[in-house]
Amino acid sequence: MERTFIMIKPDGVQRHLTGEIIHRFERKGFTLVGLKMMQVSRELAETHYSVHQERPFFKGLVDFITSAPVIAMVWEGENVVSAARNLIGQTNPTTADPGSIRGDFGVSIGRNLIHGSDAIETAQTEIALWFVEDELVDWKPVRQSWLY
Ligand code: FUP
Repeated sequence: MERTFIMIKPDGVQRHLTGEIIHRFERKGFTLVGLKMMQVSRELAETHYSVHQERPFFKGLVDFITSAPVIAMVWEGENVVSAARNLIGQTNPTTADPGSIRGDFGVSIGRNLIHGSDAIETAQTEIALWFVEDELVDWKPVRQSWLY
């Protein structure tokens, strides 16, 4: 089963969009297998965004990601990597489709609320960077009397 790394960025947390974002992933049919709130170190932010290290926005991006807590998550499901990118919307919220998270709630490329891995290999790298194995829970649906 495919897994992807999703991070609610500081603006998503500060704007109290955490529940809304998790709700959208749950309703779509994906399964949460890891979640933690954390203050990101500069080293982790720089490693996570290392592909952008030569870009002019790199320092501002790292400053932003380390400025306040984020919610790091791993979601599991069929085609979850690409499906999550659709739920999230295009990088620039100005042009992201309405109905997507960035399209519905974002206004600026530097404050686009959420990160999602862009490919299966990237997802594997990012999950390994942000989580240790025993923080991920491999759970299955139960059939119990209390489930109604
Ligand atoms: P995405 O995969 O949609 O998160 O976008 P990218 O990996 O291309 O960019 C990573 C982050 O860099 C974006 F979420 C926001 C930031 N960014 C800018 O601030 N300015 C830019 O011109 C491009 C990206």
